[in-house]
Amino acid sequence: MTDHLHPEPDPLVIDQVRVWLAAAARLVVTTGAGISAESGIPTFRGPGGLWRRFRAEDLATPEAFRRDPRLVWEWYDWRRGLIAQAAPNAGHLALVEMEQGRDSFQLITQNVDGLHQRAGSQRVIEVHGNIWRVRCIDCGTESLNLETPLPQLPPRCPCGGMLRPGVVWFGEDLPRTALETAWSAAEQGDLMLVVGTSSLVYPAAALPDIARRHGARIVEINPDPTPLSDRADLSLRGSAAQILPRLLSP
Ligand code: BV8
Ligand code: ZN
Repeated sequence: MTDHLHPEPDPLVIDQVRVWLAAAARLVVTTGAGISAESGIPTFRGPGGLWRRFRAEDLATPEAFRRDPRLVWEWYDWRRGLIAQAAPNAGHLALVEMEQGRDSFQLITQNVDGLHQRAGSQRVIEVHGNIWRVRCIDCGTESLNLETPLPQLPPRCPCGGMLRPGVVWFGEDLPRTALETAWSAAEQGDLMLVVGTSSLVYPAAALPDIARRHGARIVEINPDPTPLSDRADLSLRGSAAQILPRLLSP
């Protein structure tokens, strides 16, 4: 089915990637907002990526939170509401099947929506945290908070302190263990699928370069070209929900 949004991917390229998948001993998959697009979650930089008149870079920063915690929480509360209504799509589910069929598989996601885990993925590294986790800026306590909508913005910790979303903002370091595990998975992989990311935000965008430097093949799955496209061995121009299921072994 070729909808106007996503062209039909080249069947020859699909076949070549299926051959590489069958031969791969250690498969690593990295994903970005594009894999959740077909679950109804707007991407950051695509159409619908704005919220009111703001860009993600305007709101996903410690400065924005210090300046106007309520505004930042309105954005996250809105996203939590969208995500709570969303279901994993065929792209998420295909990655679950890929993981189940292999003894060496690692999924690294920049997404904070938790849809990979809801789809059934087990081996997930969240390099930018998770929107359902909150952390007290006073006592540091981190907890899971699934309330949507939140009863009050910004939400408060039992200690009285203000809670922040448990995600990594621009200018903040990534969680050390997540970064190190992702780094070594990229070094050890012999095939990396890079799905639904604009490959603009570092250090996550460096993962394919690390994999390539260690001899892995890189396959990009994205309807649009990105700065990674020239460095990928193959690019499948189409959507995650359309392409990933076609890469599964019969
Ligand atoms: C860091 C979590 C060390 C929160 C996010 C100056 C000062 C300070 C830092 C920097 C600086 N200059 C550069 C930096 C580094 C900065 C950075 O890289 N900036 C970019 C903008 C240049 N990085 C950082 O700050 C990182 N930390 O470097 O720490 C440090 C410390 C202090 C000082 C310096 C350095 C932290 C980055 C993490 C930020 N947090 N999100 C939240 O979600 O609310 S970023 C956010 O955007 C996402 O998490 C993701 O990582 C990133 C990119 O988004 P994508 O997932 O790629 O989504 P996008 O919309 O962009 O693209 C979607 C793609 O999908 C498109 O290509 C589209 O074609 C495709 N698509 C669409 N539909 C489909 C599809 N694909 C498949 N199927 C479909 N259906
Ligand atoms: Zn507290």
